[in-house]
Amino acid sequence: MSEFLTGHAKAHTNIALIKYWGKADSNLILPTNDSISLTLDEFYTETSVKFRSDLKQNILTIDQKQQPTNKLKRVNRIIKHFSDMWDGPKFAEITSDNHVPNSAGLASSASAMAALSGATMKATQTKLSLKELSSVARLGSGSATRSIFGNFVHWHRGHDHDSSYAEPLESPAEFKINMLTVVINDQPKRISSTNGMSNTAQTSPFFKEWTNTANQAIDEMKQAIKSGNFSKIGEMAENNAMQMHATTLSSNPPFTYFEPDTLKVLQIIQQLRHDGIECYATIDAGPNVKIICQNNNLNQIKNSLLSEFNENQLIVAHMGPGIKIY
Ligand code: 2P0
Repeated sequence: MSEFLTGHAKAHTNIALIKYWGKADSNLILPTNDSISLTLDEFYTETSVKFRSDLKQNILTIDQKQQPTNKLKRVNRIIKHFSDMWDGPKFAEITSDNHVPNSAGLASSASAMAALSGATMKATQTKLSLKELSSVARLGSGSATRSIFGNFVHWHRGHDHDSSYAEPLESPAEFKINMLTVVINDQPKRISSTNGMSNTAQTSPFFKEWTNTANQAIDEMKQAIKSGNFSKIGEMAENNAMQMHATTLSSNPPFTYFEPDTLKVLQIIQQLRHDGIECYATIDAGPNVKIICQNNNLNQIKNSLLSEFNENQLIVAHMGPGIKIY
């Protein structure tokens, strides 16, 4: 019996090229705009879920550290979503290991909530398609919706639980892009994504325009991915990231995730482009810059960055696979 109560999953994190920034429904985590991401090979979470009839609440261990029970709201939600559907035990022992370089300063909620959803589905013997699983992962964290699939992924904002899901996007088989992360600060951010996007939606006069512009960019980005148009993908991703960050500066009170070194990297990227080396920036809810680039320019970009940053602040990731459930 016990092997039917245990499930394992491995899910990779993702970086959005068209960002998710704003909720239409904060309970169901329905976003105000569609988003498109790239799943990365370097950063992933491995999670095991074991249901136990002797437990009165879920127990979560992350990277060998047991977590306080008041930090389990989102985890409890995913476990309950599946355990409501069966007659078995209601609570589980969850063990999660994040394989993100120690100093990467990258959020792991996308890979963590995706892996948790996959492992719980397996442990409860629930049969969902990957599309349906992506909707469940969304209940844990919006960006987790996209971590169910590999490579390029589109999250449809939808209007209810079932219609807000992710699906993989096709790109030419030989087309490859890299994300070079410049780690500027590895400390947890002062304003979480959840609070940042909520403050922005409530107070920035530009928020509505951000939402419309991001939604309008989706079809063009899908086309660029389908045809493997690196320049178009990069230009659109950088524009979209800057538009997202413009909404934080125009919030009340204003805030920014940028730090002085964030601008330093942006200037290096602009200079590289001026010199004919193609690369583009994207930035999430933190100061670290992710540089979108191709293999042939990687060394030159790294060399330029090494004038201001250390080798251990530079982490290269490639396109990564979808969730593995076992
Ligand atoms: C994204 N971010 O598309 C955007 C860009 C951060 C900036 O998805 O509240 O941790 O759990 O749904 O998923 C981070 O937001 O927020 C995020 P919740 P989540 O990648």
